[in-house]
Amino acid sequence: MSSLFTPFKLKDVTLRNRIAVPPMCVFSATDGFSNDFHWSHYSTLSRGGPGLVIVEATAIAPEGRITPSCLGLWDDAQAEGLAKIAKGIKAGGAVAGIQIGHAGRKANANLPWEGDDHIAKDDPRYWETISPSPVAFGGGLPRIPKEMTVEDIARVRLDFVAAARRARDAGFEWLELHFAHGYLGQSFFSVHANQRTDEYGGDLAGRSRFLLETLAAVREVWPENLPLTARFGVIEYDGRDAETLAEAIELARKFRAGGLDLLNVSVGFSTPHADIPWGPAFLTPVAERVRHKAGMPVASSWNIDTPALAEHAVAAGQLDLVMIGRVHLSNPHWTYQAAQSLHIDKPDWVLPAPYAHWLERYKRNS
Ligand code: FNR
Ligand code: 536
Repeated sequence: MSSLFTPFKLKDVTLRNRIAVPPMCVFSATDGFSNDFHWSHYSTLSRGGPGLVIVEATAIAPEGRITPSCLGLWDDAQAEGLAKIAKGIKAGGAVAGIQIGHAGRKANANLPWEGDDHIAKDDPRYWETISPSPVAFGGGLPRIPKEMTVEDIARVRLDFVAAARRARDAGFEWLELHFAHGYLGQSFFSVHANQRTDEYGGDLAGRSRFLLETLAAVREVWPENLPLTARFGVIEYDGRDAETLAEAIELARKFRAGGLDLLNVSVGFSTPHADIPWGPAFLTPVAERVRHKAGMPVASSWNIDTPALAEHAVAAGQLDLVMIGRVHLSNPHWTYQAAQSLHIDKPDWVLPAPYAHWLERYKRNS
């Protein structure tokens, strides 16, 4: 019996198994618009067997893009292409999810394969970045962002709501708010980025305010029967992890009380001065702790790249959902092959007949 290959129900949505493809930017959009590559990419990932495919970080405002090639959802016209992508994902049997976010002080960067650093001020692709405080991330992202006013904060919250509404109307059934990886949401929470002295900074309540207000506003428009989730960095590996994790668990409890259905546990990436213990499934015990202490379903990822690791994480009650990222890029059929290697003869998730029929015959060699 496999735990990994049992369905997962959250609200009115049932995933065919516990494997999800996490959001992964392909940095291939133009002015925030998707194209045939995105459709082909996401449809293919779905056909490979995961229960859920989450479309990459999609910006709620133009200045919230990580790079000029990120997807956007600040304009109704951008929803058309995304609606086709949602249909492509559904046709392959996975539930269609999307992550919406704002990159904050990490925005306006060059593509990863073109340097990953901030775009120069004299470049026509330059735009001003914003953050809770005028403090640079550092490293390859040295630009000092503009400090957000309270009006800026209110506008960004409304942009999140408008993007969530467009995602809903485009047919997505799973929404993830990007509150991780040193982008805007994470920056409000992190003492590395937030030095405000008003009600959006200071103590934990102040540093949580933007996140909780955004969640509450999105919850108003996102259907009650569909999962509303967030990705959040609960640890930085910066030498003050006990404090960060304790605060993150307290915030996770407030997320749950505010209507969040699942937390996608990740790393904060709020400072370049972190010592991350890269290794197989290194974050999974941290996610397990959040699951038990916050009392809510969790997903997580990072170096869970064998069927055995994924199976163990679910069977041992560490994760409700396992996010398998990069190996799905090199092998979109990773999930299907994981089922084979775990000897799932009659998986609860069903292969489409055009595949299942021939695979059965191939097995019998007839
Ligand atoms: C990512 N990741 C990521 N995370 C996120 O929350 N939103 C995103 O849009 C992206 N984009 C992205 C692009 C690329 C090229 C990579 C490699 C990663 C992180 C991703 O979801 C995942 O957590 C990591 O890749 C770790 O999982 P794996 O790859 O070890 O399974
Ligand atoms: C993973 N990445 C996450 C991204 C886009 C780029 C790569 C995202 O969340 N949109 C990553 C983040 C930080 C450090 C290493 C890797």
